Amino acid sequence: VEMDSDLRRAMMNHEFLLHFQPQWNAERKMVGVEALVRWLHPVKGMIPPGQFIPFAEESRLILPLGDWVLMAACQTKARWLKEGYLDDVVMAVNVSAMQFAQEDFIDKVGKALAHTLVPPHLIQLELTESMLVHDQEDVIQKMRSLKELGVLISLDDFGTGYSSLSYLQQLPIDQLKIDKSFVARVMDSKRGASIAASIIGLGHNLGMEVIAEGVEEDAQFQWLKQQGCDLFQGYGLSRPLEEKILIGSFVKQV
Ligand code: G
Ligand code: G
Ligand code: MN
Ligand code: NA
Repeated sequence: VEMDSDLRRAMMNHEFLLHFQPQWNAERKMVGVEALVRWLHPVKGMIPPGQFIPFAEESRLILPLGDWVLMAACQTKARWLKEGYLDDVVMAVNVSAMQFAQEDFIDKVGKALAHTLVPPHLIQLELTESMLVHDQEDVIQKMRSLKELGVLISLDDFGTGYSSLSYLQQLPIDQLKIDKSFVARVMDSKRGASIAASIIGLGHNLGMEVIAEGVEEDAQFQWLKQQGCDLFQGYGLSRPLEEKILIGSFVKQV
C-alpha cells in the first residue's frame, strides 16, 4: 500500500527517467540501445526497476508508467535524430504483459510515433514469451498491426517461457533475445553451450536476428560471436548509461 501511493506520487512528480544500455554488433559498432527505466526517489535515491516494476504491475500503475516510457523513449530517439546523434541506433523499449494486453496498445504505439515523428524502423518493442501464451489469435493480430506500423519486434528473455515452435513460426518477430541465464552458462558446460547455440540456430532458421543479453565476459562475447550471434548486450560491453554519458562517449560516431 505504501509502495502504491509512493509510486502514484512519483508519477505525478515526474520522478522516472530512462537509462540506455548499448547493444553492439560483432564488429563492436553500437547499433542499438535498450531503454531501462529508473526511479529517482527524493529520499531513497536511484531505484532500479527490479525493485518497483513488480509493484507497478500489481497496482496496474505499470500502464501509465509504460505509456510514459514508450513516449519518452520515442521522444528521446527523435531528439537525437534532430541533434545529429547516433542516427542509425535503434531504440529498444520494454513492454510489460499488461501493457500489451490493453485493447488500445497498438493505438498508443501509433500515437507515440505520430507525435514524435520518429521513424518506426528505429523503434524496437521488447515483448516477452510469457505475454504470448494467452489469446494466440489476439497476439498474432496485435503483432501484425505493430509490423504494419513499421516498428521492430524483439522477443525478450527468450528460452525462459514455453512458446511452441509452431506458434513462434507464425509470429512476425524480428529479433530473439537470448536470456541472460543461458548466456551465463555458455562457458560452463557443454550443455550450456548447446542451449545457446541452439537458440542462435533456431532464430536464424526462422529468419530472425539474434541478440545475447547479459554478456559479462570477453570469453562469452568471443564464443557467441563465433556461433554467429548477431548482437551483444551486457555489463562486459557497457552498463546502462545516462543519456549525457552515452552521447558523450559516442559523439565521435556522428
Ligand atoms: O535493471 P534491472 O535488472 O533491475 O531490471 C529489472 C527488470 O525491469 C528487467 O526485467 C527489465 O526488463 C525491466 N524493465 C526495465 N525497464 C523497463 C521498462 O521501461 N518497462 C518495463 N515493463 N520493464 C522494464
Ligand atoms: O528483462 P530484461 O531483459 O529487459 O532485463 C534487462 C536487465 O538486465 C536490465 O535491468 C539490465 O540492467 C540487466 N543487465 C544488463 N546487462 C547485464 C549483465 O551483463 N548481467 C546481468 N546480470 N544483468 C544485466
Ligand atoms: Mn529487455
Ligand atoms: Na531479457
